[in-house]
Amino acid sequence: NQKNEVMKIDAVVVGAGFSGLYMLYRLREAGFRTRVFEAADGVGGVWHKNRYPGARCDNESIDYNFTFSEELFKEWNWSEKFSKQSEILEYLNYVADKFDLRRDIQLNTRITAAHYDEQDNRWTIQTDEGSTLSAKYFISGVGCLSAANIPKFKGLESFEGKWYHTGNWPKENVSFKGKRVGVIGTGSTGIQVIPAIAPEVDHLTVFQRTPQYSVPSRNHAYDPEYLKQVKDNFSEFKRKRRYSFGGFPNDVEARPSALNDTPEEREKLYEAAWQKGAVSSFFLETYQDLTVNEEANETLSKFIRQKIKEIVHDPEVAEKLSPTYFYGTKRPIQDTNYYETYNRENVSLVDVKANPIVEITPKGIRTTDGEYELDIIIFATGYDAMTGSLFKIDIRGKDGLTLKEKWENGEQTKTYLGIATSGFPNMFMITGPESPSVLSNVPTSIEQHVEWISDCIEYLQKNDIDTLEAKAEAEEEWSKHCREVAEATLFTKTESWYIGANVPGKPQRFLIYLGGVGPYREKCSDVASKGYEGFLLQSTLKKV
Ligand code: NA7
Repeated sequence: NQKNEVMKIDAVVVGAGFSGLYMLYRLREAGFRTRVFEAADGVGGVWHKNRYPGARCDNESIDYNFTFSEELFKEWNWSEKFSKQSEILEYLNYVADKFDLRRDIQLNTRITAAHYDEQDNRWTIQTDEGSTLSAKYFISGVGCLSAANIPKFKGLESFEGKWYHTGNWPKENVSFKGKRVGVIGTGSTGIQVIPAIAPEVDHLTVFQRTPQYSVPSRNHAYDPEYLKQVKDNFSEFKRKRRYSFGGFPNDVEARPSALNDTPEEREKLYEAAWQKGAVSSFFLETYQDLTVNEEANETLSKFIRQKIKEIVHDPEVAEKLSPTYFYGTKRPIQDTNYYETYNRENVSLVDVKANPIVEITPKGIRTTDGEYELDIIIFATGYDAMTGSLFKIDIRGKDGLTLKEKWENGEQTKTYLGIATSGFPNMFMITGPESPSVLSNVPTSIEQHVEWISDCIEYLQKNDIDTLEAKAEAEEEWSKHCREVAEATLFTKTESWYIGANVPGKPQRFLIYLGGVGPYREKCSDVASKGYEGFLLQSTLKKV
């Protein structure tokens, strides 16, 4: 029976998104027997599953891709400034084919457990289809936003219509024609799906808990001349992207402080950014102190609130749509006709902070102010971010301690560089907690982690080192540094998924490194060049 045989390999990687694909490529190139497991029926990670109408990336396409292969970068042509989900998925499938990755990827298979065995210094890995693997290295490429958050509303199972979570959208076409649709959630996803389906539905009811600031994306087809220019300057583009603050190649042109300019000068700058469109225009081309100074932040927050009032015809609806938190401290959003959608006759807005959802009934959603009859409910309610996807796997390190126990009881989440955590030898995380991850251009951060991890594994092999484990004191220090950087900003002052506030009962802690992609890369390289400083390296175990 094949299933009872334990397959012995060098590395197991979880997930076949950007992270898993590149990790497999690098480790295979270095000669390590590697296998990737993916629960979905295709490669692409979040881009495979987020098929909801309107799904689009809000980082510029030419930035949101791989740079490890100049040939790949040059032969792929992005059609628009902000790519549709389907185009990114097509790209990732192209990558899988181009580098012949599929033969080492097992689809439709979820890794259920990964246990470190101290006796033989290997990870024993179980899958949901009953196979067991033994690997020297266990690498997570699960992503920061892949465990869907479906709030535990009473009565969901009794709902007679259909319901979907945007992060697990079905492959088959969902027809909204003639349907009464409810959308719960107005984050990045809700703000994309709402204008996309409004023209098709009979009636759309948006259940909003927290209003959000959103700016127009002003997406457009790419000018082939512009793409050629970027490709002709590939090396410089790649260097800039890797050493920039946010993982984007753009030079920061923002002025130092919003408070140094007159209200008229500020207005002019904000208006120019609004007309140009995209979140990046505000962050890169206005002021540098928007996320660190309350007063500076308020100047932009006020500007966007005023825009909402100008766009939305009904003043009461405009008021409900107007946020009060510090701009940018929840994930900044860009849209196509989001606020405009509320001027449609067939769209209504329900404030569920004022009138919370009490239950899902067979016919729809009941809030404290009444029942809304619906045929379809869309949960655009986000994710159990940063740690949720890791906790879905029963990961156990030394002494059988689970990652969840380590991170949720007492001490809370601590990592060294967001790559490793003490007590879990030879385990690596790509874009793990306390790395720049989701507050950076994620593919840039993924490439840096993957390269660091594969270089590290090669180093261990070359130097006959059996185990690498983050030292508790190095982790303590990194975690403290990470918190201090975050606390100097306004990010920690807002309830957001960045701090875990969206999932009831989740310990709240800011788990993203805000010191910048370039400085972070230098720190990681420095650690490596000092013989993996802060890690305990051991060669004492019996060689296999
Ligand atoms: P987000 O940004 O976490 O948004 C989720 C939305 O759902 C947000 O408006 C939440 O309100 C709302 N929500 C969550 N739980 C509830 C309950 N129980 N009742 C009512 N409303 C609720 O998720 P997205 O999928 O939009 O985006 C996630 C990231 O994916 C995005 O930032 C990109 O990086 C890609 P809240 O604001 O918490 O009050």
